[in-house]
Amino acid sequence: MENSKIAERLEHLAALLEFQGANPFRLKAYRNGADAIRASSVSVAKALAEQQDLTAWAGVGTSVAEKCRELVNTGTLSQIDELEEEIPPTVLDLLRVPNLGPKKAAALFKELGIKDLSQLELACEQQKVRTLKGFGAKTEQTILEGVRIAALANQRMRISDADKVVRALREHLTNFSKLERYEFAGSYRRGKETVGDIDVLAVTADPSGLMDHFARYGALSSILARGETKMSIRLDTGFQVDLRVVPARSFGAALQYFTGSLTHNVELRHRAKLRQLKINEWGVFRVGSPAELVNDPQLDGWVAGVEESDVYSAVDLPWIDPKLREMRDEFIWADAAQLPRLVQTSDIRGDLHMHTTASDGENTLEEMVAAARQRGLHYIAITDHSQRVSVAGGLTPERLLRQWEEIDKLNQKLAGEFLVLKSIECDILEDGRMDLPDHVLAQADWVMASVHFGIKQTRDEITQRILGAIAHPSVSAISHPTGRLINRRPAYEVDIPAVIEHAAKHRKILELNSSPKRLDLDDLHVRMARLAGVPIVISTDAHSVENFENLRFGVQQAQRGGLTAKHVINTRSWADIKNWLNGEA
Ligand code: DGT
Ligand code: CA
Ligand code: CA
Ligand code: ZN
Repeated sequence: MENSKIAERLEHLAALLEFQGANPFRLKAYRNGADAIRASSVSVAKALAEQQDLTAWAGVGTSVAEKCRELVNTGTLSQIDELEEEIPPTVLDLLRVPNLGPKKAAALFKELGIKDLSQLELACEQQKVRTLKGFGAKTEQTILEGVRIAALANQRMRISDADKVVRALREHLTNFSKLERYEFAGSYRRGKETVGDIDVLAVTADPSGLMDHFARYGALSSILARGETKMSIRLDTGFQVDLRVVPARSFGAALQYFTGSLTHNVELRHRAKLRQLKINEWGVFRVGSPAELVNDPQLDGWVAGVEESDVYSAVDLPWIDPKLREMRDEFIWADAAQLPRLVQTSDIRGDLHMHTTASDGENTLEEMVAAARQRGLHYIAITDHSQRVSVAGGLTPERLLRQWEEIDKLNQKLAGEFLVLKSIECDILEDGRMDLPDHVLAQADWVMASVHFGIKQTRDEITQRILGAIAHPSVSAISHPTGRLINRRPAYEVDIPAVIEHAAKHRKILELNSSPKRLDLDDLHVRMARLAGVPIVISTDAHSVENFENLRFGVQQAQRGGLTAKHVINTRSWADIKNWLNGEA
């Protein structure tokens, strides 16, 4: 391990400890140590290998030396792992605000419960920040400006955030009376897990009137550019929206063009060329025609462009769902007339991952059941956390068995009209054991196994832990198999192809977690599971009744992986799932 990496870890530890209000001398020790190690021309790893005493170095005390040894030996610091379980990862985002040090950030987190940038912005606007000791009205103003800068620097928005913007913009745009047609395109329409900017196309007889209207959008922060037919704005969240006004005859062609992806469009244009056609954002044109020369859909030689499906049929293709337009399987399927009927939210019959107030959920068992029934589901599994996740109120065997008694009673009352499964989200411990005794797990209807701790272990260690869980007779599925948190934390080191292969061998299921923060497995891994014949369970991991709404993000991701209802296990009845797990179907 490089000195710079060791120094960075020590500083990170100090930042986390500062949030916790640790003794300032301890923090200083780690920071001084980090400085000394970064400045040293001698490699810490090498010094340790040669049995040198690090405490002989200026600025390095016994605690720093100890941490260095742990880092060099294990590649991680267990203390960081533990702290990261208590401090929401979004809190560290506060540190991205210019001039907001860990101390002030910690005060905001502890005194006002501020967990992320948007909450910080709100607190500033509500003038709550100035009430804190050491903060004044001026500091509050500086922080507010800083929050916006930090938000701007935030690369890509999550699909759920893009979705909120799109919903609000739809409402605003439709208030313009002369709007004839409009649609959102780009990566948003392809259902990508993150979106760089939002693209919207419109048809109107009054482009400049529409742009004036667009400029009056409430959440607008600035106009980046405005031309005859194109306008780009920045929202106060930092997101960019591109509006293009197109002729009615070009709407379908423009929608196709601006939906992308780029590589999908390259293939489409190639196919057009073979047919002496040209496809661009204005339409499909016969090469060499008057229309083609000036891209004018009104002239002779214009072939298609009003509807997107017309563009595809001009090159003898069926319309292809935007979720598939990533140049993976779509043209192969289209050529064979075998485009799949992608799984739909309405195909989902049950949700097999959710939390209640028994662990870190916001709603009770009864409330979750009522909300699931209202959504038309037929069964749910209550998968609260197991005991290892103590910060989330994880269940001991005793508490779990008591919850199961409650579920038995509830099922009796439900009299077959709805089914609640006795389940658990059981941690896979650092040493690979399950967090609950086998005889308890054996009584569950459904067991999801998760890695939450020891996520800095090596690829081999983490993969072995997960493979072990897959082989465990009581485990039904692995939840959020890579542990990534979008825009926050990369996947832990895990060999997903090996996990998929093992799941196929042991007849186990892999989760596609629908939380827009996770969307784990991602679309490529979902596709890989499909090709290996491993079923996917699309679940919400709901921590509240509202979270059931997230199902559509998971379904969208499944669509991007090319899944049909057949590939998704929870499109089946619970009896059929059980049979499958038992090897009977
Ligand atoms: P994003 O915004 O980064 O999440 O990804 P997209 O796919 O929305 O990309 P964006 O907003 O740059 O452009 C939207 C679509 O427009 C893109 O998927 C393909 C098309 N497009 C954009 N720029 C070009 C270009 O320079 N050439 C071609 N052929 N197509 C383009
Ligand atoms: Ca875009
Ligand atoms: Ca764009
Ligand atoms: Zn969960």
